[in-house]
Amino acid sequence: MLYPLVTSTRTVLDLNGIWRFKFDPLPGPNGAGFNARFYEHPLEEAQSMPVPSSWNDLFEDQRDREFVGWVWYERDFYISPAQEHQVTILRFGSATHRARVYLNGKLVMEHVGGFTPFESPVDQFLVEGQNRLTVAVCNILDYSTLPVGTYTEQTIPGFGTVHKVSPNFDFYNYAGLHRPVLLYRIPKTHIKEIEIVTDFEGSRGIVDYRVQLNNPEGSPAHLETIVTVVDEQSRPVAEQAGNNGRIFIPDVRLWNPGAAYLYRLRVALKTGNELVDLYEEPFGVRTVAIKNGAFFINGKAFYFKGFGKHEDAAVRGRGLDQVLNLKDLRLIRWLGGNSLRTSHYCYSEEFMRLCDQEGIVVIDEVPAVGLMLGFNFDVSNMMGNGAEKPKTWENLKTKEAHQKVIEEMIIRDKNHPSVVMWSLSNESESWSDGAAEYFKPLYELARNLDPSKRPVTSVLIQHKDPTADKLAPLSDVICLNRYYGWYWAGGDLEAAKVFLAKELDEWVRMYPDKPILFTEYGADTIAGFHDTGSVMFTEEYQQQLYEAYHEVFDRYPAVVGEQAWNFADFATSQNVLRVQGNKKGIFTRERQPKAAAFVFKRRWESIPHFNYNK
Ligand code: GCB
Repeated sequence: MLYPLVTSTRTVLDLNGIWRFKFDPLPGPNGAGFNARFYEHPLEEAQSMPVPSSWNDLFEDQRDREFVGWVWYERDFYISPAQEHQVTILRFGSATHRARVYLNGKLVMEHVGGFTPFESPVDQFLVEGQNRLTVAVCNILDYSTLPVGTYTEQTIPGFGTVHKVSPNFDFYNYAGLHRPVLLYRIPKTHIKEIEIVTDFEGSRGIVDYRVQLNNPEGSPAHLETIVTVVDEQSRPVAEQAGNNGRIFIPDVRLWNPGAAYLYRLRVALKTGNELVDLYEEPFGVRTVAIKNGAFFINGKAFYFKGFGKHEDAAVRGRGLDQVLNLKDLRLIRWLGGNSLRTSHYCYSEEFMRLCDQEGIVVIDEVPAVGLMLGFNFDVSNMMGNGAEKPKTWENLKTKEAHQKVIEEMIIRDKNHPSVVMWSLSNESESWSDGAAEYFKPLYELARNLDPSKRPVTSVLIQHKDPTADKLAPLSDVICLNRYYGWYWAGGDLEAAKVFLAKELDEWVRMYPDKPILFTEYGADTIAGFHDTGSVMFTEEYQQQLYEAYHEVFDRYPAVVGEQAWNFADFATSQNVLRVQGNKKGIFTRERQPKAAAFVFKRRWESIPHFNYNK
């Protein structure tokens, strides 16, 4: 799926800004606005709402902020009529979690899944003069959605009915139009898809490309595709005709962690001398491989230094903020870091493009979080307290959503040089019967879809018995979220080190050829809390915990990296384990460093991106 760009044949109209907004009068899954046909007339008694943004934190009343059900967005716009040879496409970067889109009162499209783009041609719905765009967005999650949540309606005598989504995950269920809304216009005969796979031999870059065209009836009979590789100064460095083929780049500059270099594949579709369509896809020349327990980028053993993150900020929630995005990537680089995981959902296309530019290595994750019906933060549950567990893999209905979002992610992100691995889930119930049967086809799907054949993994929750894990055998890298010294052996870092090393011994024994990557480890830390001893929640404890883990990591060549949890403090739903959100950030939510930031800065500046600990 191509990102909308302005070129000499393509235009983009930005529909972001202040929209009209209204809560549906009826909370819950069956919005009254559909019966009352809200989309047929301008919304009455609407409030102002910025797009992109989450709507939640724009409300001070708790019942508004926590509203569960459908909300209505609306705006008017003008657009000049399309020319005969053009098509106009309406595109949403995302709508969290479900959307129905109406143009001038008519249903244009629906989409389920809150973290991937969707679009549709709209010429048949556009009118001359003023157009009205209405979008109904729903934040309800259940056992069929990703992420997984539980929707409940509870009638409290004397109060009324309470509608609730209890998330199966530890981040606030922000909702709304989080990413840009665009109208773009392209020729009917156009470049539809571009696939790029890169390699290199000595100083020669190798680019295998495939261009897919949309050439409906009436398209020019003689179409020619000219593909030019241009460098960062927009100088052509190689050229070739045809919809697929192999191009060589002499004296190639590789895309490297911390040292990005981006070429662009300029695709020109022509008939004779006339330009029919033009598109430019950025790409980097780099390779990824796994061999002998190491993770290779460009043929060198890479060491991941970075974080699990969230798209999360005060006031705008999960709404796109490119200032913050760039700041975050710069802070990672300031610490000497080189990577991140898009925990626990696909981040915006704009963020992914920034990672390409900044040379940040990305593990790209689908919103498959909460695939564990007994989720209640009680880690002892996972460590074998003998309690009866719900049968997750018999009761979950997420398979269809899971397949769809893997397809959407890989189709969207396949050309990003920053993306080096796909993560198909975070902390699912990977030890119980049915997990392998559920996941095997999903791993196959991801491996088939990706033209670059990147490694595929799932991020594994702490569990008493590594031998019981059914996703590790399917995964190319063993990705571990570990909370020794916090949820397990909290306050006792000496014990934490022993448990951690014991577990690592077990993983190395079981999978001697698979790299091991720590995708989460950390401690809640309230900025400004201090103590002389090892006291949980203080800045000193967070430092000590990280130092303890690093001491153990450094003893294991199988460990190919460390991604701390979390980059910054973030919002969660309310419960007794969360103090105004999750406080495991190395930075506060305002991006001020806690003391542990300097532990990482010292360590990561002395660890090279390649060949550490080998
Ligand atoms: C985890 C989850 C993450 C939580 C974290 C925590 O294992 O993957 O979403 O926020 O633990 O802080 O408990």
